[in-house]
Amino acid sequence: MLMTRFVTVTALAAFAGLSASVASASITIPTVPIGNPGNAADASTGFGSVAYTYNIGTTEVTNEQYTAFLNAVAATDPNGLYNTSMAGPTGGITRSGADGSYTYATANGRGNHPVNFVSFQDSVRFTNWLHNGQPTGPQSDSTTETGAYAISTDPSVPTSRNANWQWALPNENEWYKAAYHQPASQGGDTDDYWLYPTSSNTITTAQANYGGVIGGATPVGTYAANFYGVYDMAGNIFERTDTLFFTGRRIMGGNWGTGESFLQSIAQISGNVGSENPSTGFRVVQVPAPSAMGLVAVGGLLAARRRHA
Ligand SMILES: [Ca+2]
Ligand SMILES: [Ca+2]
Ligand SMILES: [Ca+2]
Repeated sequence: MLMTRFVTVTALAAFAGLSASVASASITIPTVPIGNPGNAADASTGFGSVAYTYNIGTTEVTNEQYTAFLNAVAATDPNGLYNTSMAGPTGGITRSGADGSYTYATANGRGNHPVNFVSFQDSVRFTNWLHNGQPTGPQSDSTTETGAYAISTDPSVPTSRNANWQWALPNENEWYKAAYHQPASQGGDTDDYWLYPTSSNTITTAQANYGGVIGGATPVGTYAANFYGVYDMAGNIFERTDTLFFTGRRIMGGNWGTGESFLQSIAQISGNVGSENPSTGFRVVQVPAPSAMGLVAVGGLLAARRRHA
């Protein structure tokens, strides 16, 4: 079944007083490994099969993490990585100074909330910056414009992931697997996939931020993690993927204001590439550490040699 929904959600959040801090220029993105490589797709949707092990961000990317990115590459901001709505009541980042020497700080007590008001291209540039080792300097090929993705300035040319990516936006299958997969042999549903990203076939607002109960995003990790140890794949904010879907990119998991059907594995939603709104953000994926990849490669080599022996 194909369900397509285009969503615009706005909500007001309480103004929780002002607090600000300048984030460090070097950040750590906590990730967890998504194993079980070569798993079968969900028979009910056709999604979720991933041939390789990968890491996924434990949480949505936060305002604190995005602030470090801005301080590294947006002293001038020709690509609009900052949106002035980030300083509003549902955002969490302020900008100070003049063009050429802009600085950024977390605000509104929302450093640990998911970053919002970010487009697909903003999200891709953030992953390029991680891929390139978090360099400091103007937005250029060595910082934001190449890396995991070659940024296309022609809207008719899709921005797609390079084969040598180190950090990236999840594609729909990477996101789907981390959210819904749990082998029956490891305590999962009989068909290896749950209906909700909470490792369950039913859900309540005690398990995730959705349905308008709270009326805005919560700090990341407020609710329990799922089977793979990932937080907030159910609700809080919609999360971008790099998978082309209609004229946009697929977005996943619903947000604080959507009903539970938006959180389900059968929901398929396209997000406008250029939309910068309060209820859409992203998380990242990372290739496994070189040591782990080396072990995999060595194992494969040994297996190949045994087959030829
Ligand atoms: Ca932007
Ligand atoms: Ca199932
Ligand atoms: Ca989410």
